[in-house]
Amino acid sequence: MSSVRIPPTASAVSSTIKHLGYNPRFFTSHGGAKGVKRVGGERRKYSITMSSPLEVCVKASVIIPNKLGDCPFSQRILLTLEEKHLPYEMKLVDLTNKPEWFLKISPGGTVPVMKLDEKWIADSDVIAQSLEEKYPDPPLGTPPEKASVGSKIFPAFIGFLKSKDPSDGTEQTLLNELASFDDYIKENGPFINGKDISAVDLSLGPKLYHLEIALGHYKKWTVPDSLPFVKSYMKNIFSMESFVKTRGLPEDVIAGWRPKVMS
Ligand SMILES: N[C@@H](CCC(=O)N[C@@H](CS)C(=O)NCC(=O)O)C(=O)O
Repeated sequence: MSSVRIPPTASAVSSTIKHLGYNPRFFTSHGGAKGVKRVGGERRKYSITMSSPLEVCVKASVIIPNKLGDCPFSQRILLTLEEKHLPYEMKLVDLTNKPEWFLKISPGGTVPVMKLDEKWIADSDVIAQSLEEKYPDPPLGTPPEKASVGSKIFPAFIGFLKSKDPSDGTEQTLLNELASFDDYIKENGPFINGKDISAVDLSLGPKLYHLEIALGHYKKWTVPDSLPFVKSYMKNIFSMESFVKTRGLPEDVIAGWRPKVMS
């Protein structure tokens, strides 16, 4: 994909917001950041050298102008940037009226899209992997054998959310997936790779946030108390400073699912 320069006032429906990573203690002479951060209860040192913030296109709010929207794939990348203490510049994209410059850098029309080494790359899997390779410190990689833990929860949630027939088994499918995740976290937690958060949690956390808000709103449904490890996993992730900073508004999550649930 060729790189396209985005003018600062590229579109009335996009806006740019700069973030300086995770409140780094101080900036290095290279424009990077150094500091100490708690990861999963452990103090870790970090040091990043960067000349300018990384540019990332994410979903804009459908409710409030110039606010971050509700996309779990965008949040996954913002969380990765936050947890790696990388300064970044968000470009908010109105997906209901995609600007021309955005379609040039993301021909599929999806967010997130991120500029790395002068190239725009799409797809949160590819972006997260590229960030891990280019900025390995602090490491967030998940061992391959654990990378798909919890991956069936999101499709099961969508199946149940869209279902209009209470006896079609979609609720039970979701409960089964959550129950097997509960067992896994009980044995291996508090995070999927043990005591430290890793890439797979940064992908699953935003999806569970959608699950909680959308099912609460549309079906008056909550994760049952019989799954305490799923509940504490969600609580741990949702209360992280980086998560609170990068999540969409609950109203945006609800509005984002409305057409899919109503159709
Ligand atoms: N597989 C992609 C999925 C990204 C995706 O579906 N993003 C949604 C927003 S949450 C999107 O851009 N949809 C296009 C649209 O709404 O037109 C990824 O992981 O990045």
